[in-house]
Amino acid sequence: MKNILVIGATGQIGSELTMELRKHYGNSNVVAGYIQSAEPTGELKESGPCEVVDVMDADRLAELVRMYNIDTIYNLAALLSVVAESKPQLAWKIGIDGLWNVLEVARENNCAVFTPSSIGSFGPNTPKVKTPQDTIQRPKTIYGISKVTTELLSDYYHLKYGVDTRSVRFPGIISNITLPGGGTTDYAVDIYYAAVKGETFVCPIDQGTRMDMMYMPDALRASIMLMEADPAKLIHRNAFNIASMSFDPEIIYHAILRRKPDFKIIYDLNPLKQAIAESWPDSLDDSCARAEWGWYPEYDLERMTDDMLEKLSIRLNK
Ligand code: AKB
Repeated sequence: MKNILVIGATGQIGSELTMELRKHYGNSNVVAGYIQSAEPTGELKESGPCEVVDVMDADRLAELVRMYNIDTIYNLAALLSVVAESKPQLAWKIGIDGLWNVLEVARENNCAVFTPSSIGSFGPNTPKVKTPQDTIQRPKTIYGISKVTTELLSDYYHLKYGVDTRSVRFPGIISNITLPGGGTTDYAVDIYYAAVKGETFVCPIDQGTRMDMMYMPDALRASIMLMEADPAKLIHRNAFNIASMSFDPEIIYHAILRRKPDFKIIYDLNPLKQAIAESWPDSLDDSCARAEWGWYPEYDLERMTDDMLEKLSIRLNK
C-alpha cells in the first residue's frame, strides 16, 4: 500500500492529481500538502488528510513524511513560465532549493519522488520537430533553467543515493476543472472558456506557433503510470518526453469552430508569451516513454474538444 504526499496539492495539476491518487490508493493514504495562502476547499478538503507544508520548510516536510509514513512524494511546487520571469529568484528558490529539501527527506526516509519537468526545459537551439528524448537543453527562461536543473538533480540523487526519482516533461495541460495561472500555454484553456461563454477570443500567441499540449486526464494517467512502472525497464528517469497533440492557435480555433460556427478569434500578441512559445519545441518524440513504461495518450484534439465543450457548458451553465 502506498502512502503519498502531494506537495502543491491545491495547484493546477495538484488539485486534480490528489483526487485521482485518492481514487487509486484510498482517500486516507494521500495527504494533500498545501501552503497557508492556498487552502483546499470542497471535495479535496473533505475527502482525505490535508496538511500545511511549504517546500521551503525542510523540518515540516520531514515531520509529515514520518507522521504519515510516506513512501512516495509528488512534488508539484513551482511557478509557471510567465510568472517565473517576473520573480526569477523565487522561481529558483521554490523549484531548486525546495527540490533539495524534498530529495533529502526522500533519501533519509526511502521515498520515491516525482517532480515534473516541462517542454520549457528545451530552448531555441533544441531540434523543434519531434524533439528527441536526449537532445540539446539550453533554455533561456528561468523556468526552463530550473526545470533542466530539476532533471539533473533528480538523476543525481538516483545515481548517487539510489533515490527512486522519476519524471515527465509535461506539455501545456488543458483541463475543464482547474485553471492554469501564469503559463505560456494558458491560451489553450482560455479559448474554450471564451467559446462556451460566446465571447470573441483574444489570442496572445501568434498563428503558426505550435506547442505540445495534453488533456488533464492523460497527464494524471502519465504521472501515476510512471510511478507504477517496473524500475528494471527504465533506461531514462528524469525526465521522459510525453506527447498527445501539437497545435497552433488556428488549429485549436478551427476544432472549436466546427462545433461552434459563430466563434471568433482575434490576435493581440503578448510579446513575452510569444518569445517563450517560439523558444519551445513544436512537438515532442515520446517513443522512450512508450517503450520503457508503456505510455500512450487517450485524447487527441478532437476528443478533448468534445469533452471540454461538453463539461464546460454544464459547469458554466451555458
Ligand atoms: C507553462 O506554460 O508554463 C506550462 C508548461 C508548458 O510548462 N504550462
